[in-house]
Amino acid sequence: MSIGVFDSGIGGLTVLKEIRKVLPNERIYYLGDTARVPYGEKTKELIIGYSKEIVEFLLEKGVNAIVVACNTATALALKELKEIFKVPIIGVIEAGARTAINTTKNRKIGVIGTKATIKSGKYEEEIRHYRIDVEIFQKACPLFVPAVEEGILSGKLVNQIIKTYLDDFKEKIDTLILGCTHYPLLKDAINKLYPDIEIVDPAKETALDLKDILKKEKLLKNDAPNEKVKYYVTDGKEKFKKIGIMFLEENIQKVE
Ligand code: DGN
Repeated sequence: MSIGVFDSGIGGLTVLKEIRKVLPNERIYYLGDTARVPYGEKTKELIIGYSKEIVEFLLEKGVNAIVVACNTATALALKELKEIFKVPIIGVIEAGARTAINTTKNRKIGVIGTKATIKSGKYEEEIRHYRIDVEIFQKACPLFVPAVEEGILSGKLVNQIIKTYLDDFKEKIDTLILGCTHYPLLKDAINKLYPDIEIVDPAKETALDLKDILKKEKLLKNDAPNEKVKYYVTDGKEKFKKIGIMFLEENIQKVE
């Protein structure tokens, strides 16, 4: 039994990290589409096409379930992937929306992500599945991704960027969804600036949902302690290894 996890690049490692915590004994294949990143400004058709190719690649490796560890691909392609492929496929948005609903007290939720994720309105759709009487404030924060990839996670520059995007949220929301896989690396910086806002990282709940699904489908193996992850990228192995440590908080030995 094995799990396929994919992202437009490196950000999905924040989701992989959480999956490894709850499922340390499952074989995982991770694909980062580093040649075609970023997905955040691409069209729906293109993102569906890329995602289909990646799922086919992972299925060839023999995976029994797929995690779309990318908010943009979840927003734009998850529905189509589920229609095409038979294996269980989960994204990150549903879990994030559910966690935010369970967290908010004033029913005012902020959502940040790539331009494509925000434009898709998927978070809003999922949040309203749970509750209709919620105010939702959304914003794309395109400068967060390059800041994270440059390792600028604290200090004046990143604080200025965060404030530029989020200052007008601070009087409104009590809960903020990090709707992009890079953003958990800015969680501490955001938290310092806005200590009263609860921050939701969809990765944790997604990992727990995955475990539940695998249990239900009787796909859990649990007999290979600390199975190693196999990493694949479509370009830039060395950069992936170098930056990957920051996202995963452990070394990546081999990338194919
Ligand atoms: N992984 C993407 C996401 O979660 O939306 C962000 C990276 C990107 O493609 N810009």
